[in-house]
This record gives sequence, structure tokens and C-alpha cells, in this order.
Amino acid sequence: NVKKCFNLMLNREDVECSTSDFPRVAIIMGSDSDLPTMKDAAEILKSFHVPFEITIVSAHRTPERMYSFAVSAKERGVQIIIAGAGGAAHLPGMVASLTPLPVIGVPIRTSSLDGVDSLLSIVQMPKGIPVATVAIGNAANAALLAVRMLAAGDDELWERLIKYHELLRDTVLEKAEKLEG
Ligand code: RP5
Repeated sequence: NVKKCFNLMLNREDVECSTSDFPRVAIIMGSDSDLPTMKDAAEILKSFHVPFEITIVSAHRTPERMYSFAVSAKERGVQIIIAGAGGAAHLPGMVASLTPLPVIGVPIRTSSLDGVDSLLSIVQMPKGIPVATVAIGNAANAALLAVRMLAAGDDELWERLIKYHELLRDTVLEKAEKLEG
């Protein structure tokens, strides 16, 4: 139950949360203070019926945990990792260095530099270890990108994505119609 996971995480309890024994996507973040941003990724995955796990892994506060998370992810069935971090945001890059699984980084908006620090830390990976980076705070797009990657080999997900895009289109058309009167 994802909602229960969120509540537990907000109470700063160190728990593993999962919607399935076989999560296809892992959502991790450096701190529970990232959860208000990262929960958007969970909501998107939930709406596409993609099983996922979500937890806190800090590169600098829990480096051993980051290591064991990254090296065991593939064995646990994880196909894509979404990693959110703020400031000197090294979590996505470090995780990508520990597993060949695709990693999508979410730069968290910070109070001092508005998240530009997070963005540059995540996006500027040197050649060899890629991290796909979304816009500052856009965890929803990270999840949508993960769904697209999975959908390339999953017809059901493919159909759901097509429906999702039709919904986006229809929403704009409705608004345009209203505006035009
Ligand atoms: C990073 O430091 C986290 O990803 C978070 O965005 C930032 C601040 O963490 P807290 O001090 O709020 O725990 O590791």
C-alpha cells in the first residue's frame, strides 16, 4: 500500500516500501524531504499499473545502503531506477556507476540555489556513465520516461500510453474550444 509507505516515510522510519514483490521500477531519494517531489513519480507509476518500490537511499549518509541497493536491484526484478537528490546531488550518478540499469535523475529544488545545483550535479555526468535527467522537480516526467522505456517491450503499457496522450490532447482541445467560445 503506497499511501501507508508514504506515511511511514514521512515519520522518518527507515522502511522498504513496495507495491509488489517484483517491482519493475525503483524510486529512491536522498532524503525524506525529497518525498513531496518524488511522490509524483509514484502516482504516475500507480496510474499505469507499473509495480514499483520506493525508499530513501542517501549517497553520503548511507553509502553502504546505496551500494547494496544498487548491486541487488537487477536481481530483485528492477528494470529502471528513478533517483531524486538535491544540492550536490551525486546519488543518481553513483547508483548508475554501480549497476548498468538505466537511471533517471530528478533534480530536487533547493532553497539556496533553486535546484540549479541539483540539476547541474545530475546532468553533467562524464562520458561512460549516463544518467537521463529531467527538469528540476519534474518527478512525473521521470516516471513517464520509465513507462515509455518499459512500453517499448510491453504492448499493454504501450496502449495505456497511447490513451494517456489522447487524454492530454483532448484536454487541450476542450480548453481551446471553451476559450474560442
Ligand atoms: C540531499 O540533500 C537530499 O536529496 C535532499 O534533497 C538534500 C537535503 O536533505 P535533508 O537535509 O533535507 O535531509 O541528500
